[in-house]
Amino acid sequence: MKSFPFLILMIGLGTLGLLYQASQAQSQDDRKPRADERGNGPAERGKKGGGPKIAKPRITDTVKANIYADNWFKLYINGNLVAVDSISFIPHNVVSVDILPEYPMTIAVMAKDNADKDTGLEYDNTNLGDGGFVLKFGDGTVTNASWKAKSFFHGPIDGDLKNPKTRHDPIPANWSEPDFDDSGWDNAVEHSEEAVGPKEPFYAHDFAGAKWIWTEDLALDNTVIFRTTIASPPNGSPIPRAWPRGKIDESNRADNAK
Ligand SMILES: [Ca+2]
Ligand SMILES: [Ca+2]
Repeated sequence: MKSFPFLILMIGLGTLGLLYQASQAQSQDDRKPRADERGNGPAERGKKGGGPKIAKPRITDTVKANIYADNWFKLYINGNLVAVDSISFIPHNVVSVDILPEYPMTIAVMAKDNADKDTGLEYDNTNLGDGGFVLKFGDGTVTNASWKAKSFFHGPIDGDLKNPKTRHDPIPANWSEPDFDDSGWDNAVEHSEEAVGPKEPFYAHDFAGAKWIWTEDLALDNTVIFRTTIASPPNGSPIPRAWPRGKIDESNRADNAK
């Protein structure tokens, strides 16, 4: 019976080996292959089981962008048009889209209060409207006074509603590009929720931690450009890998000074 402990040991090792193999098989089953790993991505079509492995982003690699402007905005990331408010005036709405973040991430926004270009007023020149902008991304990016802001349309000058005049400054053609020099711009000014008075869609979306921004003058500055550059995910997530990025429409990068 001398060999009995040895036999037990061998059976034990054998069982461990089987358990290990089973767990490996299980983890393989649990791991759903990405499209690019199944060998059926565009780069691999026609090359049975071979070809380069191209890592492609999945929807889980995106973050949600929630954006609310009084009254309208368009938003660029690293020079590419990413979101446009689908309602130019009212009702006030939240634009909520999936974005594929890339760092450093320069966010450039043109926001407009509804204002007649000649009077700065709205509702047939009877009313002085005010602006406001707020944004939150799923990576923790939020609007606050660290953003840069500059007004390009002011009026009515001195708030004169009886004899309304306006001032328009030329918008630089490359305002949405990462290398645009905004170092001479003032910082955005944070405004209270009470001052902006957001409507119900704002409360139905996640804007926790984000501040309402504009220039100092919520009422008289009507077209405002905001810019910031996010070096890495503010929520501490690791910087994602460099994904392949197409350029579907180069016109998104041009002629945007309107
Ligand atoms: Ca206004
Ligand atoms: Ca407004």
